[in-house]
Amino acid sequence: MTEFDVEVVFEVALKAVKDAGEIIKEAFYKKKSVLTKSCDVDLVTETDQAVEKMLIGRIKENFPNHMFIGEESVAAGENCDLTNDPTWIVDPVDGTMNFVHSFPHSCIALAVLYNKDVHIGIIYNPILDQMYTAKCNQGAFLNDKPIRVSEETDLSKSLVIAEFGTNRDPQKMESVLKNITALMNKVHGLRAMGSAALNMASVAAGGADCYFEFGIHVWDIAAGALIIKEAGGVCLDTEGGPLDLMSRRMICASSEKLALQIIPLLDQLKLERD
Ligand code: LIP
Repeated sequence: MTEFDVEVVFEVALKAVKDAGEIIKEAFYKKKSVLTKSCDVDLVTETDQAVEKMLIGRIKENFPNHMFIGEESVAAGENCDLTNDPTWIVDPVDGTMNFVHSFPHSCIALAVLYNKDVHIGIIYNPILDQMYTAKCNQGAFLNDKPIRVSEETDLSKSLVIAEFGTNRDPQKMESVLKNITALMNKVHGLRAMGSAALNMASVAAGGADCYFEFGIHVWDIAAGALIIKEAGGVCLDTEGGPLDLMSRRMICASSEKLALQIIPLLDQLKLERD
């Protein structure tokens, strides 16, 4: 039986995320060398890779029997199999496009799962010094102050986040535009900010009322799923059932009542799982 002490793991994770933030801050306003992955707008930089490498080293040093799933490791061919072992799931720079443009809406997203449940969620925007944290059944915080989702349940008064994503496949783009068109005259406002994790943190802190996306990955959403739950919100599959972290689609909201008003309006996409 693997021992899993959430307090010990959290302290190591928090320090590692803060150290990763220093790497991002150092590079943020400098010229970056940018590579592309699945298409011309799916970007990766040396900072994404340096942050992920540092985090892998930190985890191996402290918890050699823990597993790791990282965006850039998977992009380099590592497997993405979630087991019951303690598993760190990391997006080293979520919002890489924003990072490349020095648009200050990027973060490190780190979740620690045990028995496939998220026990620790940390989302850190080091440029704006926004540290979102949650431990299972212990509440959600922004810079150590408790956060709660909004109480908005009226779709017409809701601020909803949708994303264009980094896939320019015609079918995907058609679906994105269908969803934006279906919603734009039914909500208070629509936003697309370029970071799934920070979008989820905004819902958890009550700054947005709902966010949905097709095409995200487990490393984009695992930390935010716990932070939203601990802030009193919901994360669901885009058709309304339980969230499947590996399904590459998700809707989160301040309440199920609000999510259920949006779900019927969505063009549903089925995507290859993580
Ligand atoms: C990004 C997500 C965002 C999505 C982008 C991209 P990355 O993650 O956070 O929600 O719309 O396509 O996937 O690639 O910057 O880590």
